[in-house]
Amino acid sequence: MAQGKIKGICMIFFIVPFLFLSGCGRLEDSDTLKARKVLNYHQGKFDNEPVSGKLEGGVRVVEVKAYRFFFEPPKIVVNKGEKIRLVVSAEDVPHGFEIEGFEIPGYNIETVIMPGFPMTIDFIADEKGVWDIICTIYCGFGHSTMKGLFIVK
Ligand SMILES: [Cu+2]
Repeated sequence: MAQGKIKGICMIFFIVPFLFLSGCGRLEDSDTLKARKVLNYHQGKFDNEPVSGKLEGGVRVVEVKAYRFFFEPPKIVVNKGEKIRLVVSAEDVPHGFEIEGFEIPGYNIETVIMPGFPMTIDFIADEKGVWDIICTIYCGFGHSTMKGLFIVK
């Protein structure tokens, strides 16, 4: 009787940790798999995109034109580690320019870009990823739909 009880307790001590370990292991695996899938998706989606602009003295210069209510080109694609110079011009009315969530030291996102006065923005593309480009100055009824993409691959 007592032996049976001890056996039972031993079984619990053996089985419970085993269940815990296998459970956690499975959870970690599915997360890793999911993360890898997302990564592959993004690589597949953007790695073949042609790079924007042209290299001038080691700097990738991209001319960006802001219109009511879109940016041309709609996608800016650069390589990680490159020095970037964006020359943003307002082609009709005053516009603003922001790469949402991508910090550019020394650039104020509230800067008004006036037609005829292009804005030069210099920075280094030091992080891989995809960000939205938005207009920060109200420019009319379609202002909130005025979006572009900034891709560092
Ligand atoms: Cu606008």
